[in-house]
Amino acid sequence: MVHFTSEEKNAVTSLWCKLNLDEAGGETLGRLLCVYPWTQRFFDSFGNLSSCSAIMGNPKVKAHGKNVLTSFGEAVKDMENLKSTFAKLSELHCDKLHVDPENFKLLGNVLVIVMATHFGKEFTPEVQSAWQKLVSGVATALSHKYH
Ligand code: HEG
Repeated sequence: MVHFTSEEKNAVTSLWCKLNLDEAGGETLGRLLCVYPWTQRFFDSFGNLSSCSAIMGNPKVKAHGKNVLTSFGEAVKDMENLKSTFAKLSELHCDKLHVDPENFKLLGNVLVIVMATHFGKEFTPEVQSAWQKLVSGVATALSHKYH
């Protein structure tokens, strides 16, 4: 289980509450699909993903990105219980969606980069370190029910 100090919790929540989920969600999923194009195979119902600009402007990417980040917000609310928070979603991604869990790590790192671009100097190494811990905890929790 991942443990977070109160400084780490503050570092995470103080930036999270300033993030626009609509915008950051589309940007995170969009960058994932652009930078790691093989992740597009899970989204063949999303329409035009033929270039990075098509991806970033795709309304389904934006909507699903917002969904994913909203769900990620459950992790921010309860950082010590990631496994139980994501148990159902882990089953869904394994049994129904067949998403390779390696992709959860990629998405987490893309989210860290999106945070860095949004917050600039405010995203200090200490803050980044707390975020990295959270995104890897979420990736582990989402992988937990894989068999
Ligand atoms: Mg997943 C659906 C959350 C990473 C592919 N994802 C969903 C849903 C949620 C979610 C809440 C909707 C579930 C439902 O319909 O009940 N996803 C989620 C989180 C994270 C994540 C929190 C990581 C932090 N997902 C992820 C990654 C991929 C992926 C990395 C693939 C590269 N998710 C995926 C697909 C669907 C969902 C294909 C179904 C989308 C649809 O058909 O609308």
